[in-house]
Amino acid sequence: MKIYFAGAIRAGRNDATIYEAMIKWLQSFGEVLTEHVGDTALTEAGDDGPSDRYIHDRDMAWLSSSDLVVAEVTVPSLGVGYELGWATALKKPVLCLRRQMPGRPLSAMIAGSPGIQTSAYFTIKEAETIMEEFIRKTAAGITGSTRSN
Ligand code: 6IA
Repeated sequence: MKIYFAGAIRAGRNDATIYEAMIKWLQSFGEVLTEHVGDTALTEAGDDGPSDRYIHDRDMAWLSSSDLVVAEVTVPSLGVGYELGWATALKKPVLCLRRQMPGRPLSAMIAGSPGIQTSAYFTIKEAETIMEEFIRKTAAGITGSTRSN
């Protein structure tokens, strides 16, 4: 199973250790194509590597080849929003995980998308339970527009 994990990079790396933990956990279910998103050494400057065009094209190729998408969306990111738009257009099963932020509701374009399951969590353990259920549903071919938040 190929998993595309999305999380903020230039939008801010406050949650990098959470992405890292989620990616490590997801790697027991399949190949995480975007392991670098959880690299805690990667800063939000994030421009000391390949060109933006290279990053975009490589990430889009990975997204197209993935079996499912998991995004951590607590830190709002243009890049993650772009990936989520494409993922739904490509009809990929998509799970968005977020922690409740008082006064900062999730974008209606994500929370209201029928192609995205949005779930709130408090602890990594809870996030793991949600991801496991989502992966099992996906494997059984029964994901849809379920939401819990
Ligand atoms: O707008 P953002 O930068 O927060 O967008 C983050 C999302 O876009 C992530 O889910 C990634 O999949 C993708 N993305 C954005 N920037 C990069 C990137 N930067 N490398 C890979 N994927 C990216 C360069 C890092 C490199 C120099 C080590």
